[in-house]
Amino acid sequence: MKIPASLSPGRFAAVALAFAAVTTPSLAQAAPAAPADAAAKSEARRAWFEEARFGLFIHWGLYSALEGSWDGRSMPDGTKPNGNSWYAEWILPRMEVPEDKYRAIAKRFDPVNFNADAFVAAAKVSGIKYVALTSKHHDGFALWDSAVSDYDMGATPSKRDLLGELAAACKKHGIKLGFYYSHWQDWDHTGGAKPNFGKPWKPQPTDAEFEKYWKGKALPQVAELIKRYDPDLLWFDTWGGEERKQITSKRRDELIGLIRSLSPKCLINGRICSHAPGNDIDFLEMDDNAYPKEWPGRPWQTPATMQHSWGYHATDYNWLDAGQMIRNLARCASLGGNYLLNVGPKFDGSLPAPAQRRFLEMGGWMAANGDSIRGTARLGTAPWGCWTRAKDDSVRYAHVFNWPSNRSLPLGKLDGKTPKSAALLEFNRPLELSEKDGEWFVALPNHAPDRYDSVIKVSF
Ligand code: FHN
Repeated sequence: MKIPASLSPGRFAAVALAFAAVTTPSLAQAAPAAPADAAAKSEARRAWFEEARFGLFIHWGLYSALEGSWDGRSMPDGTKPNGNSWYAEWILPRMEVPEDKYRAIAKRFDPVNFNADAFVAAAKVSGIKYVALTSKHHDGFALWDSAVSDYDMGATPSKRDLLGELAAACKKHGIKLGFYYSHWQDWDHTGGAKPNFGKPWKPQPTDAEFEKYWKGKALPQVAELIKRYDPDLLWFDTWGGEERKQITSKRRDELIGLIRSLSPKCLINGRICSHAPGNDIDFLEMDDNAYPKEWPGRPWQTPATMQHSWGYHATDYNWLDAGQMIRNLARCASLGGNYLLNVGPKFDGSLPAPAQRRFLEMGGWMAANGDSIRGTARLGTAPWGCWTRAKDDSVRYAHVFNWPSNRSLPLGKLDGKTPKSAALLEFNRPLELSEKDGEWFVALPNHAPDRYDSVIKVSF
């Protein structure tokens, strides 16, 4: 529903933030330390995030109806100039779906099988502590009834307040609420950025057009999200510095200022401006499925897929198994980062069965080994896997991916600390410790008790 007068762009005065911009690629996104005040505020705001380590990304929108296929052809489709991608949420431009046909999907959006409570409960089993749902992806469709656009939930037969339902379910289950919002790419609005394809699909907006979109749609919609749903996190999306022309440091700060003025608690990710995230974001966001080799110097997160696609893709059978995800989660924690694992619900709102199974499998591992992930601090990698530790360093967790054939796990010098005991975390069975020339070793059973990540708790 569009009510243009109610949210005039002028109301969203920018709070100018004079932090220096840093021009580094999105993967590195390194920036100088934030000014003390901003840094302290961010630290307090993001305490839950750093404790959580594990969240759920949800890509759900009109694209979910097409399930990665159009006109009898499935993505990736090499016969289309831009069709060579698994990303089903990109089906509109990549498979050249006629826009009127794509927009018409809204007229049949009636997610009768979306039960927010059951959805959140099913996901929570895995051990996730927060969610981030695509409130608006690049196609421009708002998953709620927006006052500044008619291309929204209000134009669907169901008219349900999906975001409100999710917010209520999250509250009930003690899960933090986040929304993805595509602030840069908007393929529906003339002023939104368009795909940077070799063969252009639509022209890029002029700066004046982008400004119109920015003031008339992007900023007001972000304000709506905060005022209506009070999210704990907003997830913005740019990549590779491609956003440079439209998402300038000035616009970045304008958006950050708006959010900070409306919500003291809301976290902001670094992809708000990949080439220059600045100092007032709360954490860095890595590229898709990309893992840093060392701590990037700030809190961080990797957004990761279960398959190749983010949006539901019926014939993308490239599912990771739960064990690979468990290792990814442990690797993130070992370098002080979070793992944001994606699920693409079906158009009707139900969870794909392979995702449900993976939630259960990850949850089984987390039930036994969650202490080695949640609330931990980074300790880095090891030749056999990686390390996490309790914040006070009273306990260290060895995540063993590669079980030594000689049944002796070299722990190294442990920073000169003397361990009191070692045990298999899941079984609470003591293991023998020994020391030679200042290096510590744990005697292991013959076989790894966990095929992917056997955790050994070393106490001091
Ligand atoms: O283009 C999007 C993509 O569809 C998806 O939303 C991912 C999630 O990280 N972000 C962009 C690509 O990096």
